[in-house]
Amino acid sequence: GNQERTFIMIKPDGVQRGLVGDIIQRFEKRGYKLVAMKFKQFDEAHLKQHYIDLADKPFYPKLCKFMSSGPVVPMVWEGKDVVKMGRAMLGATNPLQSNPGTIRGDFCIDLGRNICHGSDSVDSANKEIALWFDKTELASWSMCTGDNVYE
Ligand code: DAT
Ligand code: MG
Repeated sequence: GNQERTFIMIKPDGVQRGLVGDIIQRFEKRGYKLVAMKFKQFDEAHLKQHYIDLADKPFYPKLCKFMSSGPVVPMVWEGKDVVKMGRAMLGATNPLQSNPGTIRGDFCIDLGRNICHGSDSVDSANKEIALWFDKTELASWSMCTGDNVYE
């Protein structure tokens, strides 16, 4: 329904490159509702947990080290089909395969510097939201969008 949630995170490279506002604005303008957000540097152990499904990949240590190298912007966004749409708005994992118009397709080139994370399923979204946010950090509010975003 319209209450589906996804976990979106601007990576250290996205923060360094001054893309925080642009990325947030794309989700806002689309009509999705911001439910939670932080700006903070997290330790490697936390990132290792976040990327636990990739633990056997050769790039896992480097990835977790980079992700803990500076502040990130973890967020929760809510709305109809937001998990799938969030992935579509991000573009392909490899920016050279991301279409122009997507976040990765507009702003980056290298796989290891693809500036933004998005959950790949409702199940992983729920796990990621629980890892990054306490329940009390998820805001309960209604947007004044009324009947103008959803029919
Ligand atoms: P995504 O971030 O699109 O969900 P993923 O979950 O497969 O992609 O991988 C997580 C991140 O790890 C990805 O955003 C960039 C990095 N990565 C993925 N595949 C890689 C590879 N073959 N070499 C180096 N880094 C890689
Ligand atoms: Mg992934």
